[in-house]
Amino acid sequence: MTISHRSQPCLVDRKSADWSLVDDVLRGLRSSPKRLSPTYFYDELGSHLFDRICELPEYYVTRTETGILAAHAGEIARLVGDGALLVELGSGASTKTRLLLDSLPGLAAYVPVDISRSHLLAAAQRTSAAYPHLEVRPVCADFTQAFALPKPERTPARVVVFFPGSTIGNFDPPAAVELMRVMRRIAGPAGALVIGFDLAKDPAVLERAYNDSAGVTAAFNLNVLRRLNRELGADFDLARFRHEAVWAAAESRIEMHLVSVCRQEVAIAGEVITFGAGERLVTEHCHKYTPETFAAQAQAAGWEARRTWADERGYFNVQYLE
Ligand code: AVJ
Repeated sequence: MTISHRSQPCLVDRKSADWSLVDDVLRGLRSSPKRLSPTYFYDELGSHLFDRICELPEYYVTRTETGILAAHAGEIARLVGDGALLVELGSGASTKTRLLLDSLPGLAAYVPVDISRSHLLAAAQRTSAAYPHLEVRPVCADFTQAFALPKPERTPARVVVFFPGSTIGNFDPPAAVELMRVMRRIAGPAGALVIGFDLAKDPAVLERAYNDSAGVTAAFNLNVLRRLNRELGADFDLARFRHEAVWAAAESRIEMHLVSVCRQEVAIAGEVITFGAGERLVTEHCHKYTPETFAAQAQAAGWEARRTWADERGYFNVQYLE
């Protein structure tokens, strides 16, 4: 007998109590170079802008990964098996997940995890409406901190972590290894990981993907300052910062910066932060891997790749690990 879950999905909040936005932001703005965590992009407007980025002609990432998932959903579903608990980290709009859900009718439950609460709830409601027999249990959490999984009505056969979109690329190598260890703890000994990661390629293609002609990525980048103005009472003048995304070959990553166009002082939470003319605030690192560099990172965290899928151009990889 199948249980129907037509009622609204019930969201649980699992934000760690000892974490503070103001402390973390000030720590980043006092350091050299100045930096902000890319997590802060995803307020409501930021999450919406990111959804628009995914549709930009220059941003091949989402389209390429979607193509890989669509082509191999059946095989991925066989590897995941029946009755699994599917935990998606940084689920956002959960659009790509549908490719898997369509092939996984026997899931115990789907647990989307995201930092952006209203965006998460709206996406969970849409998923629940589209899959009425699926138990959807959204968790609002920063997935870089350990959090407890909700207990679904059916005891899951195993836990499979789904981490698409090359979100792993936002983490510098030591933090990425640590996060992949956290995923091992979430998945447990019988668990698995399905992860998407972006590959190093022609720098011109990479730089175009992060400097789109419509300026959506620039708006996404600058929006983090608007958020600090709203939530921390800062007085950033968005017209005095410029979006820049550059390929750093030595680190094999795209670096997103906000460049101060003049010398200026910004007040934030009772502190004054001085920016020099041309000074960069680092807002994001997007690491691009080779199959070898990714395998080394996964192995350091105790994961073994069982299967790898790629697109025809060799732009992106999706991997199944145990
Ligand atoms: C969500 C981290 C995968 O690195 O491509 C897109 C974020 N930033 N354009 C990426 C992003 C600017 C994205 N990830």
